[in-house]
Amino acid sequence: MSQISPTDSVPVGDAYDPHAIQSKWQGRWADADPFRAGDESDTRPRKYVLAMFPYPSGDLHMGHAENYLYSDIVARFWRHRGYNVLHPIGWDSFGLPAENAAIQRGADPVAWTYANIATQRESLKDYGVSFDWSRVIHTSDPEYYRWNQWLFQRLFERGLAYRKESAVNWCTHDQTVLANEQVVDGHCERCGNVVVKKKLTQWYLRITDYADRLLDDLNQLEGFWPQKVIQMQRNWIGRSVGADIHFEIEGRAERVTVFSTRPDTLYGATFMVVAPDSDLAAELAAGAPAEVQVRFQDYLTTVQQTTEIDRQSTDRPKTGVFLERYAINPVNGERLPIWAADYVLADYGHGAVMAVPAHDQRDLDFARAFDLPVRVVVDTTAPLTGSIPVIELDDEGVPIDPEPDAPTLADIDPARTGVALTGDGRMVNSGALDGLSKRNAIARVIEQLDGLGAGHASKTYRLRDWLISRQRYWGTPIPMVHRQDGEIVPVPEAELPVRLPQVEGLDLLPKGQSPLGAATEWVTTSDPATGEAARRDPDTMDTFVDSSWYFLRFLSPGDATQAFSPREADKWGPVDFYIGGVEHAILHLLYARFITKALYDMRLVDFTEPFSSLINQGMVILGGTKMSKSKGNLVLFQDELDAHGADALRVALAFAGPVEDDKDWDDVSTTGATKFLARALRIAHDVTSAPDVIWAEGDPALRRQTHRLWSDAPGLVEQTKFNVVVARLMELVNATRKTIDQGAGPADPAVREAAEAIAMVLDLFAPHTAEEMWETLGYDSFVGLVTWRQADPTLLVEESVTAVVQIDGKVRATLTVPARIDGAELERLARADDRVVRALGAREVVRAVVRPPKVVSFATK
Ligand code: ANZ
Repeated sequence: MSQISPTDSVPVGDAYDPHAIQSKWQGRWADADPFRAGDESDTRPRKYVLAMFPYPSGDLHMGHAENYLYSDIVARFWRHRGYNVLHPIGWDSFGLPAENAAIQRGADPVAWTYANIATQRESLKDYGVSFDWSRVIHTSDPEYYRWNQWLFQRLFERGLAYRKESAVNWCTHDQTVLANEQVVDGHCERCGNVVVKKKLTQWYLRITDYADRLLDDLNQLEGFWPQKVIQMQRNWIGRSVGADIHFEIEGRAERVTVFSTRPDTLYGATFMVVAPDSDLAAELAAGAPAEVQVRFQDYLTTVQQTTEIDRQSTDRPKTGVFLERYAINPVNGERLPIWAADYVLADYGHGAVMAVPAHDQRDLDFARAFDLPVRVVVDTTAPLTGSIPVIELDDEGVPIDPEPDAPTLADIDPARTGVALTGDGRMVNSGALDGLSKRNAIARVIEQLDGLGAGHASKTYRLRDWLISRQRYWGTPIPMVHRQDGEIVPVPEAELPVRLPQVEGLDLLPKGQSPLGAATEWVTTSDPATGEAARRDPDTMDTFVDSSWYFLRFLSPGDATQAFSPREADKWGPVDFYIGGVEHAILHLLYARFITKALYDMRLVDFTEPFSSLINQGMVILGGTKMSKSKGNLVLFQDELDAHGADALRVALAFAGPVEDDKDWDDVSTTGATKFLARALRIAHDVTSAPDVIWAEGDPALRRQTHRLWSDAPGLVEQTKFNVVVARLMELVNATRKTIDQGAGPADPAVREAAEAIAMVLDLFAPHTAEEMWETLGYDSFVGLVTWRQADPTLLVEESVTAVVQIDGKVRATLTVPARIDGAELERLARADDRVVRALGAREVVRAVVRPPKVVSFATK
């Protein structure tokens, strides 16, 4: 089926049948397996190109079409550059959608998952992606998830996997725990329902131990990862630098520590605030008068129903309860009343703050609401520079105020204005700190606290430990055994994998506890040491564990003795090009970076960052908005593939715009792409010279254009300017067609040279058509494996032409200029020419007509 319109100038007839070409070459690739990565004996340099693996929730969509197109362009490119390329594919096949389908439709999650994988696999094959199909992995295979369990136990041994009770995010709909990262604006990232806090004992991975390295190593990625992603990672880790300050509490043996980024303001602290939902608040309240306890309990109940987002919002009226307890300021001995208020979060810093209302807006709002004192300790009106102002005197010798309107401290008193003074200035009301700037005061007060044993410099992170327990079925069972004495021990390695039980007979409906806990036979086991009855851990792992190391499994996918081969990791790792959607800019990448560093510390890999470079593609949208099933504006990948064939779809997408931009399907022209491909193939058919023809005898202009492509294409691909490469191919196809029809004709050696170049570069975008061209041109190798040619430098020298310069219709000068000169440059050269300057004299040019490269015409007054 041809998409060529009858008006097309090239009479291709039936010559371009994308579907026939597609199945022919897919058959040959399946037989010859040309894209399998080279083994041990392969001496070429290596490149590891990886696209984020798909989740098998249905058929592939246009986002996948883009993702796998780009990774394929990069993989094919490096093969053409003479590299041994690893370009694997697998499926991220555990997760909730399979389980929800099971609940809603009674589908078996196993059958559902693997049927979807089969469909997606067919689509990817149809799309002509040059994957190494010998390395496919599925994370839901016991052969894969046993290594998740191995990884978990290695982390457990090192104290990096642990259990703790804490208030966790609980999705009221999915009835499962969510990581902080999976909560978006107080709602479940997946189902959109409200997330509440619930106290549970759960498994965590100690990613916070790696916070500094995760942050600092981002510097290495600068220039290789999108700046936006690096920034998102930085913000997510959120390092704050300041001090921990210990306060004595009246009637309590232990001190309370607060974290502050502004220890310089310590003399301005007028009260202390603790998070109502912290253990500390409960304990302080318990020691308070009975009516305070009642008020506190009521308040706590309300707070527990408030989302974290609301608690942090600045425009909400402040609420809180005075606990009738007091803290002592370590530097001046002042008694500070202690309040419980929900703007202080239990799980940030130490869950308590020293409140400095004059210099912190939240504290000021609170102080004004509850009539607490406000004391300024930083005079933000005081100049920070040391320069001495010049004082001018008026006629009577009275100094003129240089800035009569400059505010004084009284003008900006926060207690009155309601605006906290957050800027820099000079310390006041602060004992020995008086007169210092903020930076010096911070250093000085930390010294002072150190001396008193009342504090020290410290850092806090926004990053929390990674909560990995899920109370769901379709995931990796946590390989731990709960003994009767409460101790929790690893399942012996020889007994791994702990396999999921058959879903049959299990009630998967979310009930707030894992359905595996109800699988009596499965959950009952014995203590590996004593043989006494014990229970398996009923939870499964967050699927981000699966994808945190999968790129290593691709290196030795069939290895039954280890998770991955450290030797192969040494050879191939880290991934050279990682390609995927920006929706994974934080979590997946952060977890993969963390696990890589942990594996590095175990000496199993010799690199500390998993992905050396990262490409985020834009989205494919429709009519300016995101495609979605519910809006009914879906363009289906398989439909497009069926209608236009893989090559036209690929070319149209690659041509639609820069990689990182969103592409509106309305602007994507598969028809244009089909015409272009037909024209390209037609050229191969028209060539009449033999492969051994002497190119040097060809038309120099066409040859120059071909060699400009050879010169520019590698750099353009490396900068991911794929759309520009397609445009250059289109130009070369047109120029070649012109030489065939209007120039020296199809026998011109330059036509063959151009046609071969087109086939070799077109392979990135339209591999089936490129192979067909290559075969038509008389070769029996796969074009996908051919090394690209080098540009001949002598052909890159710019061709020059003669341009004429006219003034008021008379030719005044001729110039020798490059044939590809642009209008502005041509006009500049013309105006600078001596003869032109002389001829113009004092006359003024009122109009310049510039037709590069040959004519400049000036009209004068
Ligand atoms: C006193 C102070 C004075 C503060 C001042 C700020 C300005 P970032 O930068 O986000 O790390 N804080 C500490 N723990 C908190 C918690 N659990 N919940 C809410 N707020 C908390 O913020 C650090 C600052 O946030 C800390 O510095 C503390 O207030 C507050 F003029 O201490 B500051």
